Amino acid sequence: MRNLELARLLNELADLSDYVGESQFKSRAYRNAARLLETMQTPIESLAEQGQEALEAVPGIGKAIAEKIIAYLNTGVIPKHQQLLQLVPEGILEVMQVPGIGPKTARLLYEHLGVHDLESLQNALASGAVLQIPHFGEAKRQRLLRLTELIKKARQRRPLGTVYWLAQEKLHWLQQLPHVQNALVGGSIRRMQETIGDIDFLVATEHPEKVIAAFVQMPGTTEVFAQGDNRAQIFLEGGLQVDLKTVPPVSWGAGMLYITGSKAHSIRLREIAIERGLKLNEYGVWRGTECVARETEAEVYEALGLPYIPPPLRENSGEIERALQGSLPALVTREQIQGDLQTHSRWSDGQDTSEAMAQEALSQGYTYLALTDHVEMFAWQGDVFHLFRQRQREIERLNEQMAGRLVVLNGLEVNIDIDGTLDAPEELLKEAEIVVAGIHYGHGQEPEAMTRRLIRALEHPSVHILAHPTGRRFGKREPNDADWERVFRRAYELGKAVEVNGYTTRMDPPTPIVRILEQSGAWVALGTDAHRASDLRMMTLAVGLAQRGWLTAERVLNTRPLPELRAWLKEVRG
Ligand code: DGT
Ligand code: CA
Ligand code: CA
Ligand code: ZN
Repeated sequence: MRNLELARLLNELADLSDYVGESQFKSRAYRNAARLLETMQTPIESLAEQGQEALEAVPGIGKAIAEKIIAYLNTGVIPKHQQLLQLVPEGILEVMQVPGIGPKTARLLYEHLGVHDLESLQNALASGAVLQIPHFGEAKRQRLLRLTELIKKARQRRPLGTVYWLAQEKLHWLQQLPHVQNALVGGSIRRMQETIGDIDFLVATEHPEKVIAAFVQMPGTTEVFAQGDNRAQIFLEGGLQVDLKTVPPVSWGAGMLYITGSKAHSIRLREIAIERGLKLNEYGVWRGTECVARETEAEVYEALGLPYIPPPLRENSGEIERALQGSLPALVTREQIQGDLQTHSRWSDGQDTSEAMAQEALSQGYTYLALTDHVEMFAWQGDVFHLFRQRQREIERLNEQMAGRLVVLNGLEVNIDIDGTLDAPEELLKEAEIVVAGIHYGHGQEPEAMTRRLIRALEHPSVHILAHPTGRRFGKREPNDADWERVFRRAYELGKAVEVNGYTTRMDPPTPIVRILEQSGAWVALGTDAHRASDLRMMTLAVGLAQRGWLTAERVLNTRPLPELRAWLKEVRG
């Protein structure tokens, strides 16, 4: 159903038309038609199929608009819209989207102050230059400055881990509201994408107006950006955007599918529906006016001849073809994870004691936990062997206390030097039961040098796991470049593991490289890189990233019970 995208375009056309000073009758007609489309239940394309007369028969759609709709459905553009875009500076559209700045104000701001995008708008507001514009008072200046900053902030993508738990918290709040029958976090968060644009909620309710009225009062709300019949949009403190969409309870499954996306996945599903003489929208799968499926996602997929596709795969990157063949992977799940394979305690740069880490590991439902304190941080505090053995005794005591419940593995994380050698005495590494090796300096080497460096580290006899393979840090460092096929193939040949790291600011390797890892056949170790007990929950993120890379439990080392893991740790070292 293309009603909403068409509505958006007509609203934009109205703005553009007002901006260039065309007759107000035209822009009013565009806006009316847009409003009509937003609430219309029939897909506009099915009306259009019956011809232009059928469109014109709808009150509010005249000849001019019917022509535009048909042009859009046939070509994907409205010629008039294209033509006006040529006349208006590109960034003006985003300026007009700031609530309180209509086309007239936008034009004044452009002509007097050269405001042509959000950036220049923010400057004109911050400097006070806007006060020269007629009817622009101090209160309005402040309000618009706040809104503009919010919009700019909301555009920046955020690491999944900085929003994931907040979204769950807000979800619980939503679930408690009266008239909410069901609620879900959808969008890129449900797909476990490494960065997210906003939070998208779906609510099933018979009383959308009441739910929306309550939603815009969510604690922490700083602005209500939009409030419609079945959608709303707010900003939280810190500029995070939160969208809400409501559907009737019967349409829960179709609504889930819609809100989860991705857009590309949904578009493919709609094409498949059409091939089968069906229509898919956020309310269900339809044959004409008869609803074929809508209550659960699985039923909707089934109506399209597909098995259920898990959200992390929904990117139109091959999952639909595999689903059609019936060969989707059985993705690894959080419940299958028996322990964490990269964590740090106070013995290096962690905030918590080994005991606190172990306690939290128990609450996570684990049977083992690898403490992999950084070697060099032992060395900063004194004799590295002495301290390492002191920690070993502490671990032994802990393991006695926790006997039968949890085993703490005596591990180390070691730096990979520029040339691929390891920055620690060989004898020490041998004493550690599990060794993860990672790059912490000398990033951004040429791909060939980086490839050899990583392979050399993997070849070191004491190393089990290549940690955070690309070294990326959100907001700080791009992923290192290497020939990942070669690196992972070597890991496979050596029978060693490559880490998928779930630490909020790492999420390493990025999804496309996890998919290369999946193809390689190498073992995968999921680790949080926890630096405090509460970080252990980031395993959810590591699992999400592994799922986005199509990984199954058989490939993930820490789905194995402890005896098997221990056998592997020994075997790797020959
Ligand atoms: P984000 O927010 O940039 O991280 O990515 P998403 O995937 O969460 O995208 P968002 O927030 O724009 O939209 C949330 C979901 O709503 C999206 O995954 C699918 C659905 N959606 C949004 N716009 C459209 C659209 O134009 N067509 C269809 N079929 N679905 C849409
Ligand atoms: Ca989103
Ligand atoms: Ca959204
Ligand atoms: Zn590290």
